[in-house]
Amino acid sequence: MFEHLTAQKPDSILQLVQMFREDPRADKVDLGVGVYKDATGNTPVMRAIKAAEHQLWEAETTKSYVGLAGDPAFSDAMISLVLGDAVARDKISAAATPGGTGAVRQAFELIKMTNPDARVFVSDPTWPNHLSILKFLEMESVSYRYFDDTTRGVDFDGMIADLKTAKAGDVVLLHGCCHNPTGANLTPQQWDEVIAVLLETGATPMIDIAYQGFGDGLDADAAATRAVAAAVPECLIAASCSKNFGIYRERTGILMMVANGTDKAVSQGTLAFLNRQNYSFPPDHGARLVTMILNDDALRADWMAELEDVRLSMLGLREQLAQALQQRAGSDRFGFLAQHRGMFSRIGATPEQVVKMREEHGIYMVGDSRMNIAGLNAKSVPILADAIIASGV
Ligand code: PLP
Ligand code: TYF
Repeated sequence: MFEHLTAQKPDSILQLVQMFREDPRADKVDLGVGVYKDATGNTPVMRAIKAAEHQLWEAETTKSYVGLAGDPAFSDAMISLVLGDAVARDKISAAATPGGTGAVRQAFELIKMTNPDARVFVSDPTWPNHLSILKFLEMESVSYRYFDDTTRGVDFDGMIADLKTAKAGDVVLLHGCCHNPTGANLTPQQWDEVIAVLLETGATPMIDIAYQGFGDGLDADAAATRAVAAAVPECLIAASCSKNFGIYRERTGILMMVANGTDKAVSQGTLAFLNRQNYSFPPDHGARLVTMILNDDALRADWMAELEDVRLSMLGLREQLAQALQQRAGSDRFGFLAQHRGMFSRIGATPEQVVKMREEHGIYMVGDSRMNIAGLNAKSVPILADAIIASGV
């Protein structure tokens, strides 16, 4: 049977990791995959994670199964982190998942299960895995305008016009903060307008929040998610702990369902059922560390302080790059870099310019000209700025 297999298209982001590894140049710069790196290029284990792991190693007496939806203490801690008290707790069901990707996948499966005809509206562009998972599940996706190639900000009028074509039974997928791949985000006032359109159309929002704490701070980055969840009758939230806890390989995420008028036992049971169909019990190690950190004052304070350092270092790099480009271009046309938030910025280079920067300058960014800002340091900022100008961006 396997002779019928055909080659799958590789993930363009992960492909870049391999290409970078094979490049012998000493001054090459990796702005590819969305992983935080410090000034030395290392992706550190956060202090609070190390401390929690140490405590866990000493205290844990069993590795027996937990529960199909994971530990309820993890759900409680994450619901507080993401939603605060925006929604009454009895309306929220939640289940731990393998990473934010697992939460996205389970959310799509839940949508398909409840409404096989649902169309999922996705931003143009969006994280490539959104589209590939929807396609794999044979679900219909509809693009809504999002990125304005001229301003490198949000095409808000286009976005609103497109979202108005959604209807009840459809789903609108929104990035809660730090849009991947563009770095362009809505203002709080624009979020209010999106909420008004959601209420008008009756479409169900699904929020993917993978970078809470990387943009404007933990609470500021969750504000849009909270505002949406508080305003609409029902929504889905897929949250990832990979980035803000630096536990990428532990596969830690959560799917939350806000429902209205649904028996809580039914909504919670459905999430557990979906986990069981796909992998039974979700991974526990990362979720346990996150729970320990969020529930311990000292660990939580240390985690928040380190996360804030990470956020500020990326903001600093944005500002350095915007300034270096302003000097070289003699204009403010790259000012958007300092306005963007999160790990990524789409610089707006053509695919040919992206190849030129890679081949001639050893700079690796994704083909759509998405750069991982955390891949920069004080030494590589001027190298990148020179390459951007020399490549005619
Ligand atoms: N959603 C978006 C938009 C992402 O960028 C990512 C990647 O980090 C994820 C979800 C999920 O990541 P993970 O599965 O590693 O938690
Ligand atoms: O967009 C990124 O770079 C991160 C990491 O298949 C990632 O979200 C990239 C590709 C992928 C899974 C995660």
